[in-house]
Amino acid sequence: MEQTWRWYGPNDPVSLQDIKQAGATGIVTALHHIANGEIWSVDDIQERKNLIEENGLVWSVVESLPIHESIKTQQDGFEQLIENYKQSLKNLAQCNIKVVCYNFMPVLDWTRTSLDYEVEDGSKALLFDATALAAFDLFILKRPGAENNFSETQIEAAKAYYNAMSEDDIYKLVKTIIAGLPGSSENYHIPKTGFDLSPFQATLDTYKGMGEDDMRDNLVYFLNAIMSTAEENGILMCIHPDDPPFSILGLPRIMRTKEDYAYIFDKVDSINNGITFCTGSLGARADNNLPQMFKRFADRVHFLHLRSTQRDGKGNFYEANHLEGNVPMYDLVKLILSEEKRRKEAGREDFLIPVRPDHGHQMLDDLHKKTNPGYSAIGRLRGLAELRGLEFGIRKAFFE
Ligand code: DNO
Ligand code: MN
Repeated sequence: MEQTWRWYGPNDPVSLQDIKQAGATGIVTALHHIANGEIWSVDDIQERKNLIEENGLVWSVVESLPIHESIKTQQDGFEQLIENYKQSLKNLAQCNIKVVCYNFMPVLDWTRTSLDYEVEDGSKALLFDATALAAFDLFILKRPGAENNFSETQIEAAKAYYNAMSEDDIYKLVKTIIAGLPGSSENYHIPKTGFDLSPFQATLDTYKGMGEDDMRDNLVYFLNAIMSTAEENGILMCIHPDDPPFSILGLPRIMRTKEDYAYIFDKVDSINNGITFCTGSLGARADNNLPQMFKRFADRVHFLHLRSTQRDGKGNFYEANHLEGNVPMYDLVKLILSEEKRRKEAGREDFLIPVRPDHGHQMLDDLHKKTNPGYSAIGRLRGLAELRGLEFGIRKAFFE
């Protein structure tokens, strides 16, 4: 496992030197200042790369080269946007950066309903509460047709939840859901008073009439359009699962299960069409058997996000410590090491898969600091250290 760390660039409160001390060798980053849809120039890429290398690290993975909404919906200008995307891929390859993570989630990137859920040790975790999301959808956003997406019981629960909310609770929830979590390319500004959700609803409306099949077709169209560029330039594309891996706000979400991955791998059968295996996202569904999924798609796994989720059986989950919760991390690390062994034996030089601790709790000193939700230093340091220890033990026991 190549130990990597997500860095949000020069404004990240966690510095490259901090990352070095955490023991990571690879950096996962993106040019967040370039608007979604614009070309990443060689100069811009090289400048960021130099900064990373001056600090004794390497830029291992791009996360994310974002997909413009118009590509997902195939609206105005999408062909040009795909051309721009291809040019960015070529420019990255020219700078020798060859692993590219992206996602195909409509409107919102990853979504939570609380950023400060206190777990028993006093640290804070990210939480997804289905009732809170329903309360937002039905009673705050008042999305037309929302009631069709919920059962009577869910609507009743959401109503009770909403009725118990203060103005502050409402503001906080709205902000958490739509202001954009770190790494999201679409952000909606939410003023403290008198916020207006109509621009957000207008974006949701651009998906009107689009079902899962349409969304899948548009993803396959995009992949077919870019795959020869990826192949010719040795770029490994890796799609991050939808997080959470089920439909929200009536939107079509299509990267949730093994069937979803099998479908796109079948339609676009290139090894460059790969997966960001995010155990926390996929693990939010009880019907995702992670070891089984990893085994099935092992050769397509070009990047890994390791973290755990604790489900409650009612559609809610929080982000558990890396070796706790529902994700069988021991089994997965063993499988990852087997896959690396296979690659090595097949003569591949780049047999190590980049892995990053995907999120961590806000804990210790970080509780008193301004941090990027999920991306504070100490929680991820703990996650990385635990994963490194697990790898060390498994390696000693089975691979030496
Ligand atoms: C969720 C996280 C997210 C993800 C973004 C970008 O599992 O890994 O931060 O990286 O959606 O793809
Ligand atoms: Mn992830």
